[in-house]
Amino acid sequence: MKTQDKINVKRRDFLKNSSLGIAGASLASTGVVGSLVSMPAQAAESSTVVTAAHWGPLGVVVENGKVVKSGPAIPAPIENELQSVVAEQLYSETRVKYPMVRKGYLEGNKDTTLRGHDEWVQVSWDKAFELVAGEMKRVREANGPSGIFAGSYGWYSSGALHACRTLLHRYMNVTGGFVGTKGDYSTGAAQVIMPHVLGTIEVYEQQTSWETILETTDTIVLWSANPLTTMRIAWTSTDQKGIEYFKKFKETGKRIICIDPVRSETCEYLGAEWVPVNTATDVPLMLGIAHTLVTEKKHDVEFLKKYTKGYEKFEEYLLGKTDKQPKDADWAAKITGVPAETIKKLALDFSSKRTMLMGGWGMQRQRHGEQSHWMLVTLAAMLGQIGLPGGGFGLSYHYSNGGVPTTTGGILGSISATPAGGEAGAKTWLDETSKLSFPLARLSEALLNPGKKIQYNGTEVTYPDIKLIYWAGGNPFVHHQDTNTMVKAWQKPETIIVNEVNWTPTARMADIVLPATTSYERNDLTMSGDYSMMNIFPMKKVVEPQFEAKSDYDIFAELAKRAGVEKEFTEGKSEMDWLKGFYQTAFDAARKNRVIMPKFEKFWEDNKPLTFEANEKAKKWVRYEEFRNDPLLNPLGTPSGKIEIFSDVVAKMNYDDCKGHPTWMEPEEYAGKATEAEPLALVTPHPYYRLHSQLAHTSLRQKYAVKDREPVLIHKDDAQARGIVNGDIVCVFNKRGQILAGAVVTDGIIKGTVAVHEGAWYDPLDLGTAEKPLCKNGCPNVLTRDEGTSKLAQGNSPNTCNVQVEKFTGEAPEVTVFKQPKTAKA
Ligand SMILES: Nc1nc2c(c(=O)[nH]1)N[C@H]1C(S)=C(S)[C@@H](COP(=O)(O)OP(=O)(O)OC[C@H]3O[C@@H](n4cnc5c(=O)[nH]c(N)nc54)[C@H](O)[C@@H]3O)O[C@H]1N2
Ligand SMILES: Nc1nc2c(c(=O)[nH]1)N[C@H]1C(S)=C(S)[C@@H](COP(=O)(O)OP(=O)(O)OC[C@H]3O[C@@H](n4cnc5c(=O)[nH]c(N)nc54)[C@H](O)[C@@H]3O)O[C@H]1N2
Ligand SMILES: [Mo]
Repeated sequence: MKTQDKINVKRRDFLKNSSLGIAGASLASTGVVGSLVSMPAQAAESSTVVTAAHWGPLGVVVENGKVVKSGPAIPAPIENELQSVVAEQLYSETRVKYPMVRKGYLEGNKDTTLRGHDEWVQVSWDKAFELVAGEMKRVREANGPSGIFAGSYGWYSSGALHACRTLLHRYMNVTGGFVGTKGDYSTGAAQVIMPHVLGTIEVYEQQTSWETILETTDTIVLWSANPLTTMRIAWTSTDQKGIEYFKKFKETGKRIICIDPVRSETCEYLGAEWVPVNTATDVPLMLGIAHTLVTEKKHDVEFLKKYTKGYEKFEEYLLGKTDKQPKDADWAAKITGVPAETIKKLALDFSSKRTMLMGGWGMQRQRHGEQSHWMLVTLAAMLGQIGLPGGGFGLSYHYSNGGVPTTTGGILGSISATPAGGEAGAKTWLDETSKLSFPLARLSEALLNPGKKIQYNGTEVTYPDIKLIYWAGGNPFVHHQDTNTMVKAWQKPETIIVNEVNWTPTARMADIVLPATTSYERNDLTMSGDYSMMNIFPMKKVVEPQFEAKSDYDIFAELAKRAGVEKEFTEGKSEMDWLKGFYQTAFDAARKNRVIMPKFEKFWEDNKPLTFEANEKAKKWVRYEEFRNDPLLNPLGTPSGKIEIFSDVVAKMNYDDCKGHPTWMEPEEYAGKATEAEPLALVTPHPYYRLHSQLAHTSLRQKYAVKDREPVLIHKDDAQARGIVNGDIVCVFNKRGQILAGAVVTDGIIKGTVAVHEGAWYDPLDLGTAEKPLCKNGCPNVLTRDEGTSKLAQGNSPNTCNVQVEKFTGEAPEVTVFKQPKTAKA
């Protein structure tokens, strides 16, 4: 940001008067917290501590050393219940209390099929460290870095210091390297295709400012986006502003359209128009709109000529000159379930109004997912509004408050995976580490096929031979596709170590589990608003570590010590030394921007968020404006410097599943390929009351669970045809697996698709005996396909999936995954 504006940091006094702006009424009603609140107030020594999580800035009330309630430290525009369950997280029945080792593993039994149904033995921390340090040394000596997988993808808690995945990598790096991963589950396809099309990854970048949207946009199209749900959290911590802007836009009375198989929370809340579409058919829908634009001569020929490359080739395909199939509205209607009239009208409406196509990511988490956003950008280019205020497309309005103006201030430093200064030879293993990494969604395939070569974005990747897995801060047994294949893949390594807060499905599948603290049991700092950089939140230790939990930092520092490299890991610093250093980085940067921050000691003592402001320029910022004003002076980072509707680079890769321009390729499973055995499409959106699998074990579960199972949304006609009524326990199954779920019968989902939210904990009934164990709780990944999006991105593709649903008759087995696992005596 520019330095000329002199803005003083505004340290709002949120905390005065009431208890931190915590909405008292809503707090009192939240289950366990509610009962704790009724403790005699006069007897309690009470204080309020400010901390933060992905779900925002938190005020946590502590009485007599115990958390009694929590809520927003800065009032949220709409209630965010995720903020209310700090106490439940701390004192949960599901916490890992002590270092635990699987019985068979401890006894030297090499049978790895016991994972997930063996008993657990409590050990001392000393014994646990000895086991882990010894095993790391053994595997390293025998196999080198290629034997150790520490990709460890996941949404561990916020914080500049206690970022457990980074700490794991730091420990791995100081001890000699590891196998890592490429990409992520969020935007696996989009982040690889977008650089070919626009020269940047696009999905994690700042969007045209909301202030501009409010002023200039006529129509917002939420295309596979559900911001009311997905902006309850952010990667750092939510600044809570994005939803406020959506609310303001709604209040102007302008148009909002949701294109989604589900009538989402956002659609309901904003009272938006819903265009139900078959899952995984957005490319035909966009093609149908594009075709209408051409036949009605509504496409912007000037824009296409000046700012894009390869449109002609695409148009030949669009009009059916290459394959004798014009992609007209009638053609699209049959595939998408959207009436041809609606498709034509959307084309006319988009082209006659200032339209912002806000693309979410569910539509690229599927086979050929690269095509969805490539085609969205192509459609936006045909509309010719890219770079105009309030028009074009944006791929991050639904995530981490994209479009909230970037403030002028300072950004915190953070712990790094590579220690300062490095050491002799460091470069060699860092190179090695990056050479060994593979696209993360190929995990099961990699474990099952060491040495196999696959294509990835024009390169060849060889799977390493993994002997040991170390995971900290992720939940692969919930997040990864096709759980039954994963169970087998997970049996390949000799040792699996997991640092966890809770007995998650992943912890249950490990050999050694080390109990980690929550972020409420340690000191840290975080920014908020991944694009706005609006606040610095203190994350103060709220209570002492529960049971025998240790921070990941302390765990890895001790392991580094046992490997003789403690100094490299800790750099001789304490927790507070690190935090002061990270704060100083922000302080120095802010000063350059002429923003004055208080000294660290004062900030820490104040126990308040620190807030920066955006200048007028940031508020008026328009993405791609510079490119539009002068494409020669400000070219894109693509080979042509233009938007590549046809990419020679991609075409030359010669992939049958990702061609030179956006193309409709029928996926293996979707409504158009419904069979008698698997007649319904499955979509797996992100959950409103959780962050993936996080908080599933709290009382928030009671707000959505149906007969103590994950809900499945099913259209009333599909339910009726199966004799299913609201509240029934049903079995959802296909060739890959089976789950129990609770039926929510609704007209808020397109007929022919059912929805189960990702993040439901895997809870197998008969692991170890059944070929395809029944998941009692309803984890949808038991059903999903484990296949790359294409040879280009190799992203995950869960939303390409067909299933059948049946009413479950008989005695439904109890869900047990939220309880402590079976233990044995040492
Ligand atoms: N079917 C389907 N599957 C999907 C998706 C989908 O749309 N459909 N979405 C995918 C996407 S986009 C994502 S990002 C992934 C998410 O997958 P994950 O990121 O793996 O999911 P989380 O539940 O957030 O897991 C974080 C884990 O970290 C633990 N944790 C929190 N703090 C700490 C800490 O300080 N230390 C340690 N050691 N552990 C900690 C939590 O207890 C939790 O178990 O799921 C993917 N899976
Ligand atoms: N509360 C909460 N917020 C979160 C998360 C969470 O777990 N909980 N996860 C965070 C993370 S890591 C990520 S990556 C983002 C995820 O952000 P997204 O990937 O955008 O979220 P999804 O819920 O997968 O998809 C958004 C919408 O797309 C719809 N959809 C799915 N498939 C299709 C399709 O084929 N066509 C169309 N038109 N629509 C489709 C879904 O029904 C849903 O309403 O959210 C983040 N925010
Ligand atoms: Mo994600």
